[in-house]
Amino acid sequence: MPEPALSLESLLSDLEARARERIEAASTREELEAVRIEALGRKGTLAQVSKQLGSLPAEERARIGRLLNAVKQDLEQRLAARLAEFERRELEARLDAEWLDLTRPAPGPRPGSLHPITQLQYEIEDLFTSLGFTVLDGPEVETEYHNFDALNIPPDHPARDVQDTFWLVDGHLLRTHTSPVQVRGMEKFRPPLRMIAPGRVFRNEEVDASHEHTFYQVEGMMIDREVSVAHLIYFMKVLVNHIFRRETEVRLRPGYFPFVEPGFELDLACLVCNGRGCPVCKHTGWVEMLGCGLVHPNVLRMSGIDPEEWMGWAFGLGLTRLAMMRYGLDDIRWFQSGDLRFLRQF
Ligand code: 2U9
Repeated sequence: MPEPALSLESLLSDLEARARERIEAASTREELEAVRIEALGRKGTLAQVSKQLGSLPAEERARIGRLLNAVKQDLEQRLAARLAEFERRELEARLDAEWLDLTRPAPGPRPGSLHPITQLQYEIEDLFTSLGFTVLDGPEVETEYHNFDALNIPPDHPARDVQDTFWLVDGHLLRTHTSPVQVRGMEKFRPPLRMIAPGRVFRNEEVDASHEHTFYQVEGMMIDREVSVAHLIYFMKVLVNHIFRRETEVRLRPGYFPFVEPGFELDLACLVCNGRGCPVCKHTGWVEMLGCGLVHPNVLRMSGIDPEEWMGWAFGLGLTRLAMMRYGLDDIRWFQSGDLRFLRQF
């Protein structure tokens, strides 16, 4: 009679020993779950043993029943402990992988910045407004009259050619300089006048490292009863010193522009070699910086200003070229590239 109980008892202890071993050996949650199902599941080995309890005498049934419960409890505890261990390890691995150094300084906001040409334009605007000049704006699509005729540029001048100017089908054009803004200023306001005209201009150029079809200029003029080349030179020196933030040597050469007489080209002692000669100044010691002169009487007259009563000086400079000089750039195309690697440097 005690036979089945004994064999059940040894079956139980075998079962327990094997399950313990497999619990210890399990290396994943899935393996652990497989052990649980096999030992404690509804069709598991313990369930099969408990089915056989009914055939035992009452006393044995109670004893083996207690034993069975103890084995069950023991295995449940071991499974739970092992599962907790897996969970702890998984958590540790996750914490390791997702570790954040909260003491690191935050990257902070990344504010945008003004385009280098805009920065230069604003600096020049600030200087001239501090000297009593007005900043004027005007249309980019212009009439032939305001862009050429009113500036004493003859009808057969090469600048009017389709190779140099973008003509629109209706006879308008894209302004080739900001001079027409000043023509409009002269038409609108009475002298004395001090104004500058910064802005975007267009020329029908083949684009390469030093030519763009779109670039930026600042022009300026002062009209009063008596102005002279000495005034002009004074203002140009103030301008150049302001832009390069130091006392800079300049020289004037005669230059021809239909809208001024006399006209000059203003050179700057090369900032790279201080005038000694280098590749930037092509070994001359000087770099061309801007054009200027006294406003041609025809130009004054055409805009309704009497040249017998008034006179003026004017200048024009290429902002784009100036920005290239300031930042030592050898390719004009960077400015309109939209390339953030370039823009973030300013
Ligand atoms: C009016 C009368 C006179 C503006 C002037 C220049 C000389 C000049 C060039 C510089 C480099 C254009 O950007 S550039 O290619 N400009 O040399 N500009 S005098 O004279 C004026 C302007 C408007 C009504």
